[in-house]
Amino acid sequence: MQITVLAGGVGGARFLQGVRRFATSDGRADEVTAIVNTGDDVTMHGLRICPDLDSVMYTLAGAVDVERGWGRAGETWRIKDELAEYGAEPTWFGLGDLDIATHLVRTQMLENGYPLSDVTAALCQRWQTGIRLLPMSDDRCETHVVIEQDGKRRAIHFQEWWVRYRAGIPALAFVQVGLDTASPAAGVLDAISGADLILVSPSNPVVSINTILNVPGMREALRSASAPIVGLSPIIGNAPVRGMADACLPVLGVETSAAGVGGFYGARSADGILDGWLIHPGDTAELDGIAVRARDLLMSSDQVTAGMVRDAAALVGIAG
Ligand code: GDP
Ligand code: FO1
Ligand code: CA
Repeated sequence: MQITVLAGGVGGARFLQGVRRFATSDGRADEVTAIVNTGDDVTMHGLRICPDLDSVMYTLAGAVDVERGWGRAGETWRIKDELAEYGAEPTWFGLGDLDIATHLVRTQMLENGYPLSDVTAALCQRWQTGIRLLPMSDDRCETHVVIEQDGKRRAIHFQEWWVRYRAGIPALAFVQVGLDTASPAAGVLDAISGADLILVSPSNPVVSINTILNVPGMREALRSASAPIVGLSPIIGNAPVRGMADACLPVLGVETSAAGVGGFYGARSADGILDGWLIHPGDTAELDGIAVRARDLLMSSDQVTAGMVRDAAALVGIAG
């Protein structure tokens, strides 16, 4: 079976660990492809950084700093300290010494003309992720946040809003710069049309999943896929399990609840993308055209998360 997963960073990475576990359990040999958000991508100190792709890659390799959910375990920060001594901006974004090697390889390959999808495959060669990672697009399409400061509206890069301001400045809108001319990366449309099951990770619905869906052609491809599409709620009890997703949903007028996010993705039978929606026990969601089931959605171990994948498949009639 071919399983294709839409994923952001930390939530997507942890979910993919469970998908990989499911795909190799009980004699299964499913192939898994992840379509990963690249709206968070940014260039700092001349280096091209892809936070969500790297969170997924390092996590699947067992090399991530589990506490932070991004960057490398056992990281050191000597280069960051040196950059600060030079007064090199930005000082609010920390690149670790081990992590920088990834960005150097990526930047050099991009400068030599390789598309991000090829670069990602090359980086994953080293880490043996067991899952094929695809950027949502090979085109630069970076999320910016419209804010108001001193009575003036301006747009800042998503990383500045998220990391520097900790999503503390009210966002008026999210804008994907470069969206008009972006298209799905090499392999993405085939991964959708050739899938037997498509899963939407419990990732940030606004700045991870919706960013992927907004790439021209992506929503249409999903809506016409022959595989059923099942999502898992990142919201439990009206709050994100981790992180600051609650700063994003109201910007799009979406209630911070499992029902709100399920309704935001919408039913494929209407003009949305979902056939099934898993929510956490205690939450409710009545959504026309979407099969909803409650089950534990706390990703406490790969095994527990593999059980979520089994239930997601069962919800749309695929035996696990
Ligand atoms: P980011 O790119 O690093 O922000 O990560 P993602 O977009 O992939 O995922 C962030 C989302 O993961 C947050 O909204 C969390 O609510 C969600 N999340 C994290 N851990 C869990 C978990 O154990 N269960 C569920 N259901 N959601 C989780
Ligand atoms: N997050 C932070 O909160 N502070 C940082 O200094 C920081 C640096 C960083 C460097 C590389 C990388 O891949 C990720 C990094 N992140 C950092 C995490 C990340 O930028 C955000 O959490 C995500 O983009 C939101 O998904
Ligand atoms: Ca992200």
